[in-house]
Amino acid sequence: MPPTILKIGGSVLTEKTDTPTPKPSAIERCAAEIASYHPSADNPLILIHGAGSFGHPQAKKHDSPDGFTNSGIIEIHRSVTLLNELVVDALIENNVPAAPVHPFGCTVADAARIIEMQTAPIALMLARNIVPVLHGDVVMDSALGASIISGDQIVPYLATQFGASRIGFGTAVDGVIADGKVVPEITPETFEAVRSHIHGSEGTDVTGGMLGKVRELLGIDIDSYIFSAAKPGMIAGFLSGDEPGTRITKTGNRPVVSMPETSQIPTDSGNMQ
Ligand code: IP8
Repeated sequence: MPPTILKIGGSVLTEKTDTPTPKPSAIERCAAEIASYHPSADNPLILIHGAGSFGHPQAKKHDSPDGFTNSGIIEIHRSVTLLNELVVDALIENNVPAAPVHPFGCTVADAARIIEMQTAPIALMLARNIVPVLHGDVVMDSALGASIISGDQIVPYLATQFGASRIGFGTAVDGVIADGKVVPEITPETFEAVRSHIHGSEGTDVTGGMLGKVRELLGIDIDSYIFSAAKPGMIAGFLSGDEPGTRITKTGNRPVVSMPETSQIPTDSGNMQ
């Protein structure tokens, strides 16, 4: 049975502050919604979460032209594992057999792209009804020493490795917003027309925001949905088959929204995830 892959953005689970600040009620609600799906070997789920204030401010602080120092690498990694523990704890309290999988220990990057991730343990977890919970992380990098790998990059990597059935990106906004409206669908053909209309965000985001997500998802041939996980019920709805927010797909069939020729707020950034 191919797994569903769900990423929950860091901006849903944490406050956009410069120090690590969780949103305990949001973490609990997301865990309860995932529990309602009853993930199992027949209903496999891989969960990935963003770093929010447990990773982005720390990565920014340690960023330098010479790369990350060892103490920087360790501080970034340990910070994001604290959020991972909160997420895994909440899932376990909701009777979801969840287990942490830290990319730092099983991934090699080259120039900030994943070239290798050990996925055999994840496959064996899924077969045993365990929900692996990964996250954006700092990983060792053969070109750069170490680099930041967003959960947004881990999602398509694992989706391809496992032949995922569907992908959900639960963010703090209702989907890809262009000029104040949710774009129902983005295909490789329509991306250029909408990209300059995708607005920026608040908070520190070192990994590319909304545009980064769309770019990652356009690279694979699996339908993906970017939707609000800040609204109660949306995660449960997606997991039970709803098609919320913006669909990113190779073959479009949703109504097309026409875009004006020029952007009002051109930006390459999106929401802190
Ligand atoms: O929040 C970023 O992951 P993301 C990871 O999924 C770090 O983009 C450590 C900043």
